Amino acid sequence: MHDQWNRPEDALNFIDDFHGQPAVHLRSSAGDRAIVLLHGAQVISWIPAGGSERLYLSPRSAYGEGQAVRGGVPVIFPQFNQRGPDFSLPKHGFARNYRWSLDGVEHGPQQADAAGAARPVERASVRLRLAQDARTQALWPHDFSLTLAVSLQPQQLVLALQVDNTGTGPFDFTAALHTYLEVGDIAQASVAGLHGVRYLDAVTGTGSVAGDDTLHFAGETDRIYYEVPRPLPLRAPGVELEVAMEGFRDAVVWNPWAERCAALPDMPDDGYRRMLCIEAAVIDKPVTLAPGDSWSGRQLLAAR
Ligand code: TA6
Repeated sequence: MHDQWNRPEDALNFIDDFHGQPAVHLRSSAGDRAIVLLHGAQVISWIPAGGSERLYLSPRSAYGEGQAVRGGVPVIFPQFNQRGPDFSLPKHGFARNYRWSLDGVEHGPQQADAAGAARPVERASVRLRLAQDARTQALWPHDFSLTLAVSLQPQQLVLALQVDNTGTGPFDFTAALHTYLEVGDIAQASVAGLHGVRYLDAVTGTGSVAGDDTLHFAGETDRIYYEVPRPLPLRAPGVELEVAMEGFRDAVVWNPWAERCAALPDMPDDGYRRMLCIEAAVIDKPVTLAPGDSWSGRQLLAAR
C-alpha cells in the first residue's frame, strides 16, 4: 500500500488540531498550504502560494462524530443526495460523517537542509482511507475501501478518489467531491464552459440543455450537468479558478440562496453570498463494481 508514500506515522508530524479535530497541515516549498481533516477526509482550507483562501468553510459548521462539516470538500459516498442506488441511505451517504484513517503522506525525497533542519517540499500529499465497519454495514451491507489522495502542487489542488470493492458481491454507488469555493460575492460570480451540456435543474425538476456558455447567479441554483466535456472556469471578484475533472462524468453547481441558506443551522444567514459549490460527481449512471474491481475519479482545482 505504501509504495512511494511514507508511513502513516510520519504524517503525525503534520497533524494539528482544528476545532477539536485532528487535521493534516500540508505545505509546499513555494508556500501553497492546505488543511485536511481526518473526519470525512475533508479538505477545509486551500491557500495557493501568494494568494488567499479558495475554499469556503462555514463559521457555524459542526465538528464531530456522525456530523457533516459544512464547507471545504465533503466526500459524498455511496450515494449522492437521495439519487440512487439506495433510498434508505442518509442524504449524501455516510463517508463525510466518519473519521478516516491516515494511509500515508508524501513529503518529498529529502526533507532536511544542509544544517539538518526540516524544510518544506515542492509537493505535499496525504492519503486517507475508509473501509466498512459495523456502522457502515448497518447502513449499506457491502465491503469497500475508499481512498482519497490530496495532492498540493504549485497553484493547484488535486483530489483523487478511489473506490475498491473488497467484498464478495457487486455493488452500485453514486459519489461526489462536493467542493465549496469561496467567491466573495455570488452576484458577481460566473461559471463558464457549459454550452451544450445537458442538465437537470433540481430546483424546478426540469431537464434542459445549456444554451449559454456562462452561468450567472441571481437565485437558488441546484443543477446537475451530465457528461461535462471540458474544465469549468470560475470567475468572481479576486477569484480566477479552473475546475477540471477526470473519471467523474457529471458536475453539480449549487448555491442555496437566501431562504434555503437561512434554514441551514450550520450556515450564517448571509453565508450563501460567499460560496459556490462546483462538484465533481458521478450521478446519472451509477457505477457498478464487481468484487475485486475499482473505480477512480479526480477533481483538479487550478488557481489562475
Ligand atoms: O449538491 C447539491 C445538493 O445536493 C443540494 O441539493 C443541497 O441539498 C446540497 O447538496 C447540500 O446538502 P447537505 O446535506 O450538505 O445540506
